[in-house]
Amino acid sequence: MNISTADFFCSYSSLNGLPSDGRPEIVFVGRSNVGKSSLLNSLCARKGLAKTSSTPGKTRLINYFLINENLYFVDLPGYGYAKVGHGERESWGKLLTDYVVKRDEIALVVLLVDARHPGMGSDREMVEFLDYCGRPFGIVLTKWDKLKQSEKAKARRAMESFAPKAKFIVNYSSLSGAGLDRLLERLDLFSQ
Ligand SMILES: Nc1nc2c(ncn2[C@@H]2O[C@H](COP(=O)(O)OP(=O)(O)OP(=O)(O)O)[C@@H](O)[C@H]2O)c(=O)[nH]1
Ligand SMILES: [Mg+2]
Repeated sequence: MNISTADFFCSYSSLNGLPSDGRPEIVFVGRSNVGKSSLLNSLCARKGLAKTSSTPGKTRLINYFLINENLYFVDLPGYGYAKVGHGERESWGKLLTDYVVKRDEIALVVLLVDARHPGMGSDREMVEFLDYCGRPFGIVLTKWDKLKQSEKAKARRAMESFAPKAKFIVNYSSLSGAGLDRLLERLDLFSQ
């Protein structure tokens, strides 16, 4: 897949009013601070497209980006961020699960997992949830540049065992660009 145009489309705080034009959606989910917004920016080669932050919890809305005029990339709020209040955390969780369960336009869910910590409880729950909803999903191991050589094969194996039904697992670094071409190739298969 070649991304020639990528533009911010709109943000939503609820499922009401999401686009009704029938374009397919590729959705990016993962723990807060795992690197979702950075990944979107590196995929689209646009630095400030999605707002990134070293403070977890930056993305608080469902953000739509229009790609090549014919599909959406969707950046969802991260889960597992401890410092927001319980009530707020519950409402985010509900927004995320409702969206993934109900939204027919979803062509693929991309689950981002920190390569340094594959198999965390909340990520395993998300894999189970995606299996349960029957949504096709792929996995991106983020921050691959932070792994020592000796840790890489181990991280891969761990992820393969937690998510045997994943359509793909791509090692990725928004910093170095590792995995970018491979991920674009994979996304292409789901973007028609
Ligand atoms: N070394 C390294 N750092 C990264 C990478 N991707 C993201 N980061 C850093 O991780 C932090 C969080 O990145 P974001 O892209 O804002 O994470 P997010 O998942 O969108 O976070 P929320 O919106 O809070 O859910 C930032 O400080 C990024 O610079 C990567 O591939 N390598
Ligand atoms: Mg974000």
